[in-house]
Amino acid sequence: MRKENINTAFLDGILKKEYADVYYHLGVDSNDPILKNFKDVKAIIVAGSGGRIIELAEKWSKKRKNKKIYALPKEDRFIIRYCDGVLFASHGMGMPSAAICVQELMRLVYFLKDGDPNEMDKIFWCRVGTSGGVGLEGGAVVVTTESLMADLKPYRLLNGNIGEHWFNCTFPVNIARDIIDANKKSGLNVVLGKTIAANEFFLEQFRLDGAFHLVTPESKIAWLKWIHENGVRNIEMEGAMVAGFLNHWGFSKFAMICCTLLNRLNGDQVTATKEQLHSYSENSGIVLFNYLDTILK
Ligand code: R2B
Ligand code: URA
Repeated sequence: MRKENINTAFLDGILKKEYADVYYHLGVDSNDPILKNFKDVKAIIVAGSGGRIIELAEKWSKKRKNKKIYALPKEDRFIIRYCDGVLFASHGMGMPSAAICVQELMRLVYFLKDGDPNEMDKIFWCRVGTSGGVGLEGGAVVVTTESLMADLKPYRLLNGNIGEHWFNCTFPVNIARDIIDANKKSGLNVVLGKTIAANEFFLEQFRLDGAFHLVTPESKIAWLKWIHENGVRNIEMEGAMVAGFLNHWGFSKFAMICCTLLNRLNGDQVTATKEQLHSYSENSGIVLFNYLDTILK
């Protein structure tokens, strides 16, 4: 872990009980007794939609002899569930929303693990989600090796009036490979690849079906071909921030597993049926659980 990047000036006061930490968007504070049940957390799974989180937590509980599912009561921003060592959290759509969720989860981890870097680093983090495939048809699953912005450069944010802060957006390749290995017999099309994290579903994914667009059919295809030639296999909206923030604290175990809903080389609209979309989403869940089975006995 990179202690120099952890805001210990604030977070250590909570461990010393000088004040509580209010995880405002998660809807809980560090004095809440419910958090005593979360102390043994070994994996944190994040996904965009609240419904998906409820479904994943229920599936996990079933796999684990119907172990109790704890729910945080505030559900207007993010949906949070905890069951048998795994914390599930929804993060909404896009990096501005997901960054708030990840920041509060990192603070929560510091509190739950008493700021112990060895204990914190044992946690496996994973975003499981949906994406547009680049050269992959709907139903494939991409395990990300690196996530980049639409210009193939890493995630960066304005840093006050100093300039930009650039993040390291690589995913630990040993974990990505282990996920592939754990799914060798799944029968699913699971591939390693780079992922674009776009700031918008239409404009920064170069779609022609938005309320308006800033591209031409030619410039759109040229962009898709350019990212494909550079190893990109899918496009979503959060991965670069997730990797950037987790690398900033120095976590060593994290991943992103996304199913594809369509092949962007063939179009922009998501035309799959409700049943197809559900089964595509299921695929990323299967890939995640096959890996969790290998690390959480
Ligand atoms: C994938 O799907 C969502 C947009 O439909 C977004 O949250 C993402 O990353
Ligand atoms: N999510 C995205 O961000 N893009 C897609 O094309 C599909 C799902």
